[in-house]
Amino acid sequence: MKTILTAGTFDILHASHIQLLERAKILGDRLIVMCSTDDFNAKKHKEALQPYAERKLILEALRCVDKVVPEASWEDKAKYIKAFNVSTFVMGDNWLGKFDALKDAFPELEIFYFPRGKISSTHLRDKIKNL
Ligand code: C2G
Repeated sequence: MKTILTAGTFDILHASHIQLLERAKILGDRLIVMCSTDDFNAKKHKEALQPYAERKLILEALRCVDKVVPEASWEDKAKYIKAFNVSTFVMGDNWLGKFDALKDAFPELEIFYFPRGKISSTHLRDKIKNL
């Protein structure tokens, strides 16, 4: 069983999120998504429109997502990689290189940074504001 892990806020879930998640799932058998908690978002200086429980529910409804777990700290990635025997970690390339240090603790871990899609939650929020 090959397990893939990814992480993010996934606020106002949109097509670029879905593309990332579907591409991640194809790499293995099981996709686990770490969804940032509201407290962790505050630490990232990010405020989601949808609270954690709603973002989690939406992610869980996706065909390509097998499990959603809370991302409550930067250290959680290592915790879940170990707990779920993760073989591959995937992020969009706005995070390029930022998680390469995980390979120090997990030399076998593959890391992919996929090209970021065109859509952004911030842009969607602005469009709604201006309706
Ligand atoms: N993403 C993407 N294309 C977009 C928007 C987002 O590929 N147009 C990707 C991001 O690169 C990330 C994932 O979708 O891999 C989730 O993005 P965000 O919800 O913006 O996540 P973020 O708040 O950056 O949290 O520890 C990592 C963080 O929790 C990432």
